[in-house]
Amino acid sequence: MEKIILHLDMDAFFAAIEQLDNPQFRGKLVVVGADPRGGKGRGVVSTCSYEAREFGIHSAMPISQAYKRCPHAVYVFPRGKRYSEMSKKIMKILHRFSPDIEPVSIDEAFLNISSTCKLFGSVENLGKSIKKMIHDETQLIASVGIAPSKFVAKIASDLEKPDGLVIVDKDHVIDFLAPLEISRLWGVGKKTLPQLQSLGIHTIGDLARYSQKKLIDQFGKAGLHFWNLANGIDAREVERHVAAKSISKEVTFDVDKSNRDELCETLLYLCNELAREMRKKNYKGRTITLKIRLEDFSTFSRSKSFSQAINASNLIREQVVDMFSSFDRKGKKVRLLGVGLSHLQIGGGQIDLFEGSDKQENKIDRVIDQVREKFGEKAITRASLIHTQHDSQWIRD
Ligand code: TTP
Ligand code: MG
Repeated sequence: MEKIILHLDMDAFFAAIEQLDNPQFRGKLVVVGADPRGGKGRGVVSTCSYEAREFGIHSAMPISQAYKRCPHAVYVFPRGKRYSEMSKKIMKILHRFSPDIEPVSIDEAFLNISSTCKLFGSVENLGKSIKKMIHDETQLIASVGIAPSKFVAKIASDLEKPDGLVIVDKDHVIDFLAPLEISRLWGVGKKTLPQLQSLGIHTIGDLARYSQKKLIDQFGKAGLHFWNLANGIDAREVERHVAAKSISKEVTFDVDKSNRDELCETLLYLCNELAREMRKKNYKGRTITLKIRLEDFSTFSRSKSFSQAINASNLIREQVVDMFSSFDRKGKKVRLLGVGLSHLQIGGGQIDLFEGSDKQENKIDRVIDQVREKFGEKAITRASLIHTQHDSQWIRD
């Protein structure tokens, strides 16, 4: 059977929900993110309405920079709970179109519609129906891409945002990809982009025509991966139930910090928050990442991978503190700390890798989760964290 993949991504998701819930914000420049504090805020933009994008504001931009560009925009602090609630509603709608769904982040998912598209008459009708149903039931707008592979479907959903519907059939994949910039390829980042450009490769078409052997010689496995994608070869299946690729928590300090105890206290807080979210979603992860941004904005990450996945707070804490202790910040102050888990999987048994304190620790974690769930966030916390008050932000990978 011919494989047909649909990728759906909501438009300006957090900002669109703010405009929905606050009709006075509609048509306005809405920036969701940290408090700008009159231009002195230190966090980042989560997202912004398309109206604000016209002024160059975008996700991950320092909020102070956004404020400089648009002091008159409406600045809203993220309401994670509301966004998750809306996300669940959308994912439920998607299940009416296919049982094969892979949620990728809070506002996007892949669907394998190879067999179900016949029920809708045509692929185009299915695409239109999914967008209409989401709009009818949530008043939010989604962009959709439909193609023979995940990679092409994802590019297609982004191409005509907002309110896009782009369909690429199997005979047109190469032509569709050819004029696009190579920065759209998964895996082409800050390092590889200039290297590819120096070989005269600027578009995906240039890459598709380039010698596969030369790419492998220069980039190893990644070279083959780039060449395959550029030629429309992407055999990855839609993996049911595997949601986020990673979950992370980070905090930007009001004032850069150098005191080790204070930094460790923040790390413990972030680890606990991360572990809690992991347990809530019934995820475990095999790779722990520590992110550190110093006062001069230089940013570092340190990762550790394990053969088995974990989600217990104590294990995450141990590893993170260990990585932090061996990081040499050369006396510089710290601006931001973040911790994340990736290579996620659903549930599974507890690990034997760190056997011992685990069971007891998991019990403590569960009791803390239950008390907080019932009596609120501040009802209970670990003794080592009672001085820590942070607003950790959800960030995407
Ligand atoms: P995106 O789908 O990347 O962005 P978007 O939905 O706001 O806009 P677009 O129309 O371009 O899809 O991310 C979904 C949500 O995730 C976004 O609304 C806010 C959040 N987010 C962050 O908090 N930080 C980030 O750096 C990014 C990229 C997204
Ligand atoms: Mg989106």
